[in-house]
Amino acid sequence: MSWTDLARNGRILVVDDAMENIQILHHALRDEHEVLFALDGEKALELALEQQPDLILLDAVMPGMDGYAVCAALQASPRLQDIPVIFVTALSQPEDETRALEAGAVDFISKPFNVAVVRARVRSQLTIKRQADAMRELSMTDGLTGVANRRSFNDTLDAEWRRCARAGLPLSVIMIDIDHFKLYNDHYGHQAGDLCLQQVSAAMARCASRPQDMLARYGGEEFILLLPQEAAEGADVVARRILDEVGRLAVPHAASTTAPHVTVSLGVCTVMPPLDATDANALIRLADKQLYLAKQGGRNRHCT
Ligand code: GH3
Ligand code: MG
Ligand code: MG
Ligand code: MG
Repeated sequence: MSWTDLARNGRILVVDDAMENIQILHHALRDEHEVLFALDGEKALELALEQQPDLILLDAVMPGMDGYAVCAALQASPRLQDIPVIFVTALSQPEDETRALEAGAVDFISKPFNVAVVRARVRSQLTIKRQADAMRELSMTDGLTGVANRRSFNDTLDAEWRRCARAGLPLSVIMIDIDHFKLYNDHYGHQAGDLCLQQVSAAMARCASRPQDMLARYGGEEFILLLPQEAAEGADVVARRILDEVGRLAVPHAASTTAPHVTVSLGVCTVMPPLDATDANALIRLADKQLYLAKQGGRNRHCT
């Protein structure tokens, strides 16, 4: 993506209690961006959650929730806190600007403004936002397989653990390890091994389709699948699906002592947090134990 692309085609939410102000900004930005608008703070938060804009242009003085309150609410919401906010306001005192920046705004534009300057500032914030998004994405992704990495898995696991504990819902994990992968590398070479990791992880990703499910690369040839709100029966179904789907890849493994093609072993564990496991790490240890049993039992199988 080029620098110009980064700075254009954003989804911008304009929040102002005066329709004419919205129209001026809409007119200034519509050639380069998609422009949404809200006439009050509550609507703005609703729309932001629903539409996930790239940037918010926010009026300060509004009846009801003012711009500072909107800013505070955005900061408090995990799903909204990364959306940059530019204040666009008739206020112009240094203390107004300071207060806006302290509330979490990234920029402050006083009215009357110059349209070209507003466009340029919007572009520059969009570029920063998109670079930050790309960095975050990279920092959470495994470079080889494109699935989540262990760090991002651990973050999600902690959050889902707390969520399921609060809601009294089950939490399942499946620990997955490729069978005889050292022999695979020895026989076919490391590059073929990498390709195999990509194929196997893509096959496994197809097996967990709910939006809250998360597949991650846990270590070298070890993966983990998080299934929030999934009871033991459901986790069992997913585990069988993974065995099927990896089997259907039929990646030849001439050096394996247990099957002519690449297979995986799985350890499945379901708990009701925090009742039958003290913390998320205990859940992982339990799944790991089951994985060990699956290996002991002959591989290419799951243990629950
Ligand atoms: P088991 O069935 O008991 O799991 O045996 P295994 O050979 O799969 O297990 P072991 O832990 O002995 O070997 C894991 C191998 O995975 C060794 C390592 O070289 C390989 N590996 C780990 N990460 C990568 C990677 O990124 N690319 C490739 N090609 N190989 C990797
Ligand atoms: Mg106003
Ligand atoms: Mg292995
Ligand atoms: Mg291993």
